[in-house]
Amino acid sequence: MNYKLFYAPGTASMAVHWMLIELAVPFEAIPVDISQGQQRDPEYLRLNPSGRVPTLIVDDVPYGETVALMMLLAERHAAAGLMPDTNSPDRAEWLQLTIYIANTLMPAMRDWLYAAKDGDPAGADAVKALAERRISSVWDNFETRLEAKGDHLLGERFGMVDMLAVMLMRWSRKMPCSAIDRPTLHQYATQVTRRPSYIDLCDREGLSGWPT
Ligand SMILES: N[C@@H](CCC(=O)N[C@@H](CS)C(=O)NCC(=O)O)C(=O)O
Repeated sequence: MNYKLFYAPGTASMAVHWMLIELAVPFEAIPVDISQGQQRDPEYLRLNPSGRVPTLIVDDVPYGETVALMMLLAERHAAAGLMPDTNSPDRAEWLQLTIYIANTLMPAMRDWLYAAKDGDPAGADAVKALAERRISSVWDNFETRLEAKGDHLLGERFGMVDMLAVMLMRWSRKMPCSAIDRPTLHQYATQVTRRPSYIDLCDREGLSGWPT
């Protein structure tokens, strides 16, 4: 299996990068400087027509969309147990939570972070206020889950959804609805980010200072 990840530190590519490290599979990582607009270079647009990171080249074919890439990797490396097996009783809940994060939290994050750029700058505050409400409702959901289930969002076992959730929680660090202002989520982030794969990811992407 041959993987090449186009990434920008701390962005949506972070969870895919983390997953490749966690899986301990060989891959090549190629930085895309989104502050300089490299994601709109014609060469990059041929790989990812929406001009976004991440792009993952899988056996010479480029694919986008963070959550789809994580699901694909979890499936291709099923022995690592980063998602419940097809026949597991936990499978439906995993699918529900994954799609909930992809459909609810990720668009709200994009709206908050890119309100003025993607939309009308004059309406940005209203967009951000709505996004904050949506993001907070997901933190409520995560809190309820962790209080009921223990260490991880789906129970005892660490998996793909935890990598996705922790990346998105990190994005909220400068928002009024910062996830780790909530003690249950702070404890969860602290414990999950102790994993050697996360520490390695931070070294490779030059990230520090969260969740502490
Ligand atoms: N739905 C896409 C969204 C990816 C996305 O929004 N990436 C951002 C970084 S977090 C990006 O590439 N921004 C550059 C831009 O929009 O120009 C995914 O999940 O992969």
